[in-house]
Amino acid sequence: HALALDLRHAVARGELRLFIQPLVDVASEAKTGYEALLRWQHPTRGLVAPDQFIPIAEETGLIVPIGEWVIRSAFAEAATWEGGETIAINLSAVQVGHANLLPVIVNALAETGLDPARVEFEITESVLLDNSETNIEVLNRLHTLGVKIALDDFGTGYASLTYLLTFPFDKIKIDRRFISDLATREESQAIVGAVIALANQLGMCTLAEGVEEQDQLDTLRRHGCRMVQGWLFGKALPSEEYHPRREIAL
Ligand code: G
Ligand code: G
Ligand code: NA
Ligand code: MN
Repeated sequence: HALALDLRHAVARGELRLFIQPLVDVASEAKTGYEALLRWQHPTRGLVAPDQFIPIAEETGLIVPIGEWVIRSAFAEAATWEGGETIAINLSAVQVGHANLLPVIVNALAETGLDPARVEFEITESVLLDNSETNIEVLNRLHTLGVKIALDDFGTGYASLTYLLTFPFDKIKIDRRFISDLATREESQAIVGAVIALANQLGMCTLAEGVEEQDQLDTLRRHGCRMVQGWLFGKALPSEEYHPRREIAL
């Protein structure tokens, strides 16, 4: 694969970039955190989206050094935010299964001085699918460090509900497929309402993804959803767009 060859050099050549998208508290409508979303500034192809290269990175194992770069960069970035907002970082199953993950995180926390309480890792059900005993042990160790764990894209898998019982997630991110027709479709409202009620029962925070319209936000608020993410409050953008660098007066 042509991209796979280029990807091998992307970290060393400084071609990876982190964009961030706000995570918004429904009650206050404040941006209380950001999700780090990876982009690849390819020399000839332009800005490449993660769905085009993350699968290649996972197959080739390049996700390990790339993921390490993401963790270090995202921690360093978040450490500069004066509002103390949280940073959410996506972890693929390959990363969770790799022995380097915990040392890298411990190291990056020490180097940046970032409070672990401001860090959240997002995993998908695939992390719990294979080799789940070992992976659950890794998630438990992450909890011991004081970071939070969110279950991403909730509702898209085959056995979503059983996964809720396998690990005490701090947050459930409800997939945007349930949000797009929320204001108009009663079935989606029923599903989202039930997921929020279940999460509350389990003591887990809820975040709805892909919120684009005020109607969707109103419906989610009525159902007691705690957080939202989506174009209504902001797209994934370079971090300077949300945290402008101050001019230094000399
Ligand atoms: O940014 P975009 O909305 O196109 O993201 C698409 C998908 O790519 C997201 O669902 C996310 O799971 C994945 N992704 C984005 N950044 C990272 C990253 O740093 N690491 C991993 N493993 N996946 C990521
Ligand atoms: O896999 P994950 O859910 O982490 O990735 C989020 C994806 O959803 C990214 O590709 C991002 O660009 C996209 N996204 C974020 N907010 C919105 C939104 O409000 N509407 C739509 N359609 N997509 C969104
Ligand atoms: Na995510
Ligand atoms: Mn998601």
